[in-house]
Amino acid sequence: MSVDDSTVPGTAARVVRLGAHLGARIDGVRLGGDLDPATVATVRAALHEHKVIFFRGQHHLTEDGQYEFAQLLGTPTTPHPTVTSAGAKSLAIDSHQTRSNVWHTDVTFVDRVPSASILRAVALPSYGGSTTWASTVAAYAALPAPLKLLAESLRARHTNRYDYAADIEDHPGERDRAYRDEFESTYFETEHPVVEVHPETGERALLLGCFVKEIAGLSGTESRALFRLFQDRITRLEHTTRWNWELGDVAVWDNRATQHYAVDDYDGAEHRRLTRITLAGPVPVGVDGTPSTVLAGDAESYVRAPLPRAA
Ligand SMILES: O=C(O)CCC(=O)C(=O)O
Ligand SMILES: [Fe+2]
Repeated sequence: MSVDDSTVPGTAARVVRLGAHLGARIDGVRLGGDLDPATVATVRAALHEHKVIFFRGQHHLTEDGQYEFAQLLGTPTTPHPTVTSAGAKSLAIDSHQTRSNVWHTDVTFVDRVPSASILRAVALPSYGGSTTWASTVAAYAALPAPLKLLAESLRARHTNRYDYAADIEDHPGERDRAYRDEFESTYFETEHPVVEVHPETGERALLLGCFVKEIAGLSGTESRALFRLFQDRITRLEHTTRWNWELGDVAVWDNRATQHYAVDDYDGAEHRRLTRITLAGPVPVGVDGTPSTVLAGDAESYVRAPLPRAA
């Protein structure tokens, strides 16, 4: 464990690095809408450097406070492009409805992929239920030169009607079915570059995950083979960090530089609930400057969210 001495003077925030490629815990910060500018600058810099950052002990934080903190980092979207029944300001990730035990970057089936996600633990199982993040920047950087060139030349089509069966062995129960019906209620499909240039850091990152349907211009067999080749690079354990949640924890990740996976290793009777707010992001661009293109669906109302009225 090492303390990063790059913190901005004038803030009590301390950044404790958790891994070579990603992950840091930030101590000494009480999250909310009233954070001072030096602390916000520290949080923002840590997010870009470490890709996923964690805060412990934020027991005071309500959904409103989470939203106000989110507004200091960017512009919150609506909770989700299609799932509108699971919260007004935030999206409830509730084990009674869904378990995100697939590797993904959030909401890549729209053109304006969220820039960041802010997740707060509300109810946790007595054991298990951790979340793992992987650095898509480290995965790209570790590619041999010929594979970098190949990845940079590819574009992938992402949809919200994706192949759950590929990764989840259990048959979805009725609750899952209803959630999935809502998830897929409007069809979205977007073609993204497989290597995107991060709009703030300039770093190159692989943009894949479970919403990928195919690699443009290739057969199904070729798409699957190339997807696996690059996806397996992303999820190498050296490129990951794993967080064991406690009540009061908040995680913030750079959604342009990571994928994540919620580990489903708690029993069915145990309840796990977290609330997520995503921040609006720009349309990704590839290394040649070509942006992503929409093939189906209009995410305008998701990214240009009218502020929810105070309760
Ligand atoms: O349940 C979790 O830990 C993460 C769920 C997820 O994929 C998300 O919040 O975007
Ligand atoms: Fe997610």
